[in-house]
Amino acid sequence: MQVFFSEEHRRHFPQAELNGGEFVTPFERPSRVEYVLARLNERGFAPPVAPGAPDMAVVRGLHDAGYLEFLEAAWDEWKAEGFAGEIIAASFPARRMQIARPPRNIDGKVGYYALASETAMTGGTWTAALSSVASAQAAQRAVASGARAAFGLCRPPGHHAASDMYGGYCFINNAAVVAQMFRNDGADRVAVLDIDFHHGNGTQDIFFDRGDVFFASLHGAPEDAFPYFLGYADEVGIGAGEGATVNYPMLPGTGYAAWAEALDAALARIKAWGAETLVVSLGVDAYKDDPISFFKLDSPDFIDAGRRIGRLGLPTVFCMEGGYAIEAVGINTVNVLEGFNDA
Ligand code: OKP
Ligand code: ZN
Repeated sequence: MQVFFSEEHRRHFPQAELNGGEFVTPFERPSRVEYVLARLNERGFAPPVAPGAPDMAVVRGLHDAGYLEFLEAAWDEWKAEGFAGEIIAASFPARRMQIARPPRNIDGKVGYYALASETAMTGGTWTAALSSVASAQAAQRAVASGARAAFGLCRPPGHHAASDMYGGYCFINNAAVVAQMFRNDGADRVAVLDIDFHHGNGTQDIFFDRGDVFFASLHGAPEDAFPYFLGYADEVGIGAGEGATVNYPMLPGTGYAAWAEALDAALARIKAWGAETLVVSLGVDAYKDDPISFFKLDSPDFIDAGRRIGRLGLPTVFCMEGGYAIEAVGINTVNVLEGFNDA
């Protein structure tokens, strides 16, 4: 399985994440991918290939124009305002406020386009986010050209990014871009399976009213886990998208038996729906020692999960999402890929 990866991810390395009322070193840090690269190499995967420039047409097709302009210009505007720190959102359009009027002021714009305040931006964030989606796109092209599967080692991740919102460490929705590219290439039915611990609110939102892209997510129940405000089981899509979204929220302490049951249910839904190609939002933060999650999967469970996904028999693009127990991120991620390969 070919791996696509860009060193440009390093341009995104904020020093701070707001966590429990203090600033900590971000959980989503550059070294995460070093562990994945090392494990891929150890397990005999071919060296990763650097992607070319991102295809912005697809990105612009899914993301709001004002949002993309904001991401690109945010750092310069933040500096011009005289702010000394990293970009952190502080004021949000909450209930009964104006949710359709982006302010002129950069501090206001940041809050307008953010869905949470843990995610800081710096001068290199936009470049890194573009390199991340470029890796996902290169993986899609490999599969579109006939490969059974490919892996976009994306950083920063993407599944929390909606058309016009960043947060949860995400800026551009890599998995959604890949799904759209398969559609543009002629696949009538594309499925996104999100096995990251956190609900893929961005991906769900982007495809919620569409009947051509199925979205299935296994995640910590919204009552208990970020992103808190989406991911309930009764969210099933709307309009043409009704029945093309399925959520499997699970409670703190969920182990592999229950999780695998949800995975099988999700895979059965994807199969019954008639998906022709599959995009996997591959987060490995369902791991028992993940510092910000509460499922109890062990490393070998990820092999079994990969095998189950592989048995679906669909052309598949994996996009890296979360996973923060950094020494185990490489093992767990590559376990999914190897399980898939052995299916
Ligand atoms: C991104 B991905 C700890 C809580 C952080 C944001 C989590 C984002 C997860 N400060 N909340 O889905 O792995
Ligand atoms: Zn996650």
